[in-house]
Amino acid sequence: MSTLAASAPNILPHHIAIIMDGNNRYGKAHNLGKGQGHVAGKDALDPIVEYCVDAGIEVLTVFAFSSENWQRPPSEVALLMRLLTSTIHEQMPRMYEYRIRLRFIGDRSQLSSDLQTLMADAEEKTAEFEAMTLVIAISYGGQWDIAHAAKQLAKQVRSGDLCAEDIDKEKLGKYVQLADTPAVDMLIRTGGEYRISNFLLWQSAYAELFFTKTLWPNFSAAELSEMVAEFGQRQRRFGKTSEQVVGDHVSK
Ligand code: M2E
Repeated sequence: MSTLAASAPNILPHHIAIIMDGNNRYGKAHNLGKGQGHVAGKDALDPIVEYCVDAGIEVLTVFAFSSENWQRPPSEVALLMRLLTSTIHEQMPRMYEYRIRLRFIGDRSQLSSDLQTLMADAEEKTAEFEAMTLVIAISYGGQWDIAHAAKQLAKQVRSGDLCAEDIDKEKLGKYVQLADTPAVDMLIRTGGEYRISNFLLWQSAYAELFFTKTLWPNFSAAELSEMVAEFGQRQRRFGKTSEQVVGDHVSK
């Protein structure tokens, strides 16, 4: 390890976002029944959440169900809705234990009223917790998010409270989801695909991207910890000229 890495304080991301891909391929590889890969994937999140709380990460956002997932076979959509419901119930004691604030982003109007009630209740009960915020994206799409924000500004223009000419990225940015949390610093995708798939488009504008072939049910706190260390290295280089970075390599 270089003296810099040994002595410099860790540069931590404020906000980590994860596309948890690879559940179905994990299920097939282990000869599990249809949809059972998602059941396996459900348990993978617990050690990731614990790592993030321990490390002092402020916000962890996970993509549980995308706008596009509505096009999956109806049986898989139904299973995912049941899993989301049971997971929220199961996670509540952990939210109290770790003092984690639970939030949801996405188009709630598409969800059953039972699920909507459960989500609102979970948010209300954990609203004062400050150890970390866990954000679950359900029926979420980055393009929906930006269009939804644009609609809020359009209503203000219609009512005369806003001039169209005054719309800029600061104003739109106040109406996208998670406007009150730090921007995404690290965007991780498991499962070996190299796409952002309409996740947090606006919020990830300057995020460092991380891709791993590890299928989501096999993703571990150890692998996340390596990525967070790599994030720190990239941020240190980012603050230097290319000459300084070259010098870094020589001194290692
Ligand atoms: C999740 C949902 O594919 C999804 C199935 C259900 C569990 N899951 C993955 C989640 O992302 C709700 C909470 Cl509270 C935590 C995780």
